[in-house]
Amino acid sequence: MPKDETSIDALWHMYEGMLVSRMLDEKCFQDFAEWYPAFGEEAVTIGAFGSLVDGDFAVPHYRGSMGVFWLRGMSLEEIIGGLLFRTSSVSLGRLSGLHGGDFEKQILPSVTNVLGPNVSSGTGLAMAERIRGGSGVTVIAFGDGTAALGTLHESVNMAKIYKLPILFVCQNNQYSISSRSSKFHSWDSVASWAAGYNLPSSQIDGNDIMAVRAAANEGIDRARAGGGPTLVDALTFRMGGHLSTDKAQYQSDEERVKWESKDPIKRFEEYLQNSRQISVTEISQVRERVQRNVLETWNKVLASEAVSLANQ
Ligand SMILES: Cc1ncc(C[n+]2csc(CCOP(=O)(O)OP(=O)(O)O)c2C)c(N)n1
Ligand SMILES: [Mg+2]
Repeated sequence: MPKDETSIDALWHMYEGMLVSRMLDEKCFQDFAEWYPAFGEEAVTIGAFGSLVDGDFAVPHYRGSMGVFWLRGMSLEEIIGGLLFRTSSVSLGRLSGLHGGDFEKQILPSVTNVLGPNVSSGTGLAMAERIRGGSGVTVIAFGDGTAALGTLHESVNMAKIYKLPILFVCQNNQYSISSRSSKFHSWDSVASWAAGYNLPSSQIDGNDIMAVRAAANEGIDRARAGGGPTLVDALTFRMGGHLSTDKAQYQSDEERVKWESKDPIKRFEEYLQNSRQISVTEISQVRERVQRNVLETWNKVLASEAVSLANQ
């Protein structure tokens, strides 16, 4: 990903990343009995991890992790191979898409369904990099529900004490399954908790990829310069249920309509047209190319032989 997020190449890359994430989610949502989509949260995942370079570490939240895999250079074939338990997946089919990752590309997989360990493991990873004398920065994403766990507090405190090069990103979709964040948290933003640990922290518009990218760049630059950790609370919305079988009847029509109008992909398309004079035709061409690529790769991987775990 080009470093300067305002360059035209970076804009197309961000757009493609959000489309890949959305279209893979749509396919999984349609084909799988159970799937946990990141509809509406693509600006957070693609924006927060978009400035990492080779040698850095990505610790994605489970929701939307496939967009991060793509950003870090995993091919669609590898990502879909992971989803469909094919040999093209890095784990040879042992881990499903939600638990995917790639150690060579320095992506920490979710090795467990339990929420929390990825935050502390990511913090430990940054500590290991420090001890090793490396210069990699780690970006760790977690949900607003996960923020309720003690592991976040321990990790943020330790990161501050040791000045670890970490950007913590709360993928704040305002829900933990059917519970509203505002009902079970004492804060308005997790940024206020982080401020208590003396971390530079802020809440940002998580549906504006340019805002997410700018905030992420600031934190990553600080970490790279030896300034220690930063926390960003990226406020977004889970457009739909917790998983494909959840109709999200606990969300009000009002909030659904409000947030659908803030769909990060639509917003970015408007930005491309209005502020960067990119034509609707160019945008549609990219959309069609990505859609074709996702579907063709999906069918190709589906036709390939599934892994027999008995032989592994
Ligand atoms: C320690 C732990 N508690 C509860 C669960 C059950 N659980 C799975 S997903 C989920 C929602 C988590 O909310 P959040 O962190 O906001 O992530 P989101 O699903 O909204 O992306 C919960 C409670 C779990 N997996 N691990
Ligand atoms: Mg949540």
